[in-house]
Amino acid sequence: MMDCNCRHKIMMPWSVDIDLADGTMREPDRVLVRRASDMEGYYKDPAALRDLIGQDDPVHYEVFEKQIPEQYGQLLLCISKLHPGRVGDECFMTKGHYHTISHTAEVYLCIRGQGYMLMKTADGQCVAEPMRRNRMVYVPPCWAHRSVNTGDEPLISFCVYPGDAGHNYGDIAQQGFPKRVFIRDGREVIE
Ligand code: S6P
Ligand code: ZN
Repeated sequence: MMDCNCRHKIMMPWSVDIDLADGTMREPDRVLVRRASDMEGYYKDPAALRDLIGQDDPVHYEVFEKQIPEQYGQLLLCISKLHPGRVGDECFMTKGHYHTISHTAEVYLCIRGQGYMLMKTADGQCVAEPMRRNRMVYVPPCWAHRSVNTGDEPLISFCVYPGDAGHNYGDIAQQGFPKRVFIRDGREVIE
């Protein structure tokens, strides 16, 4: 290792295999798994969530990550795999978060499945961008973001965001999003 002309050590280049069909990263350094029991307080129907937890506490989503320093100048990347399912009639979703450094953006390239990226700002704007294979969603700075799976197969995205962005879950855990996504009579309902 040698110093570059900034405060960081020179990092060696590397590469990783990603299975686009399965939505998995070969040899991830970390796999974050969130089950139904990790999602208490997030869905509209808490009783339906308790039922799911009591059955087999299904996995809601997995995040496959490489170990990259969480520093300005680095890019963090992951595969986010959100499984299909419903809590009552509400579609499985991620917790959602702002970035701790709120003025940091993120790119989601959807590689499989279908759903929405729900995004909101602190001043009350809320947008649902469609996610489907080969579609990219740009999450601008200052927008909280949550992905929602409306389909019958995993919703898989490749995500890239600044190394120092951080995750602020508290605001969303308390306030949620102004919109939720349901399947009713076989149709998507966003309300
Ligand atoms: C990180 C990026 C994704 C999410 C992942 C899980 O900034 O947005 O990797 O972490 O989709 O969602 P959440 O809201 O539980 O972190
Ligand atoms: Zn993020």
